[in-house]
Amino acid sequence: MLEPVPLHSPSGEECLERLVTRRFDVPAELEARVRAILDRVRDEGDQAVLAYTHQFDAPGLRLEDLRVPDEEIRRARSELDPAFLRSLEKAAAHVRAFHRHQLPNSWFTTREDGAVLGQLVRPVDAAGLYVPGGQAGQTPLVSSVLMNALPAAIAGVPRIVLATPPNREGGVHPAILAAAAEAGVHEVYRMGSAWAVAAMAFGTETVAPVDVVVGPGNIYVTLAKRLVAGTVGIDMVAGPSEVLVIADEGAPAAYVAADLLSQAEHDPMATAVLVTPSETLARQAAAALEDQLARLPRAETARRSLADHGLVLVVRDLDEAVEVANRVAPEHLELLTADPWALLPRVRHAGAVFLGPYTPEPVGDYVAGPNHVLPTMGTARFSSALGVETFLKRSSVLAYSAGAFAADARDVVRLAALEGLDAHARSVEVRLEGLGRDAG
Ligand code: HSO
Ligand code: ZN
Repeated sequence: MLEPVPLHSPSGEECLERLVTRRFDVPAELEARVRAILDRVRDEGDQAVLAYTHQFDAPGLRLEDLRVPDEEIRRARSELDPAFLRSLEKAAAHVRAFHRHQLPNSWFTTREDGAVLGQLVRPVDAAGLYVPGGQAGQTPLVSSVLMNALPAAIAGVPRIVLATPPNREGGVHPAILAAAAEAGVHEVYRMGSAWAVAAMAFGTETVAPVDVVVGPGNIYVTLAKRLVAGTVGIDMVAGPSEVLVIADEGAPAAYVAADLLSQAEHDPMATAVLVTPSETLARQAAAALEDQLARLPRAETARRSLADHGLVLVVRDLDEAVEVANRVAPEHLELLTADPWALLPRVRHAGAVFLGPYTPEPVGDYVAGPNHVLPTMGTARFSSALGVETFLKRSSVLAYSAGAFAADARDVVRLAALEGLDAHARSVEVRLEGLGRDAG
């Protein structure tokens, strides 16, 4: 049972401090192991990827080809429930519509002296998306296929690649293949874990390298992404799921508990926190948690998450609740209060904010349209959801006229002289001399 803790008590302050300072800590030997995998894939290519796959994903199997044939991707739809396909299509339409709003424009401006300055926005040439597998004990994250691939498609990325581990028979879950087709993925590879990230980042004989690697995964995948960052772009170093619910006395305890559990069931490391000024709601929600836990298939995971990372914090008022939320900078923030819009202007740090009793976090996970790949571990202080800009770059554009050049040339020479960079000054002076000759 999660005992409500008053914030203004020694243990309340301590619990909050622990939450605020949560971090992504990895044992050094794990990092060394992942580094060795990356090195081997970089050196040996397909051979290494196949060897790891046979060793860990599909023992006893001898895969010939890492690529899933297009024919198999097309066939996947026929193996799936039509109602599921309709939900998938609706979710995709909503995600597309939301992300279209994010598309930035290129722009140009002409200064009075005649210099034209601007910014070109261009997509990367290729994006690689990792999706955890759908074999026993693991859930096929079809929603993640949409959330990672659709923003790339909207950004205009001409080549989108998906990697997912094969099951014991060497196959890929048809729901993942159908979602990939729906989202406009061009190539699917059956490979998982750190070796899949390495194959996409460095390239192998069969997998041409990509420029950005995105997608959720276990600790190996996350570490691999962190290690290839710089060689390629990555979306983020994602930690376990988090929700912080702010609720007042009018919030239904059953809703609060259900929403906390919807994060807790993701991972024993997931964080679920209730912050409320109402002691009554705190007690009711804690009781409802116990009640609902008993009926959850993933109770074991949720129970461990709540025991290790769950918290019910009683604060003075809603202002203080929002202050707590800002310090925590949670991945998901739910406002289950009488007037959630009144709190929104004070929210400074959260990956996504869910307002009112009919916006439980799972609507955002699946169909609402905003991305469900969100900053965790307090990184919402300085970063944002995965979006079209994850797959875009800006190129600055500069075009000086002779007049603009003449106006700025002496300033360049002066600044270059101060930095002791004579060749810089010369590249301007040689033109100034030319201009002088032309004028004379
Ligand atoms: N809540 C997770 C995303 C997810 N939930 C996928 C269900 N499927 C992290 O934001
Ligand atoms: Zn979720």
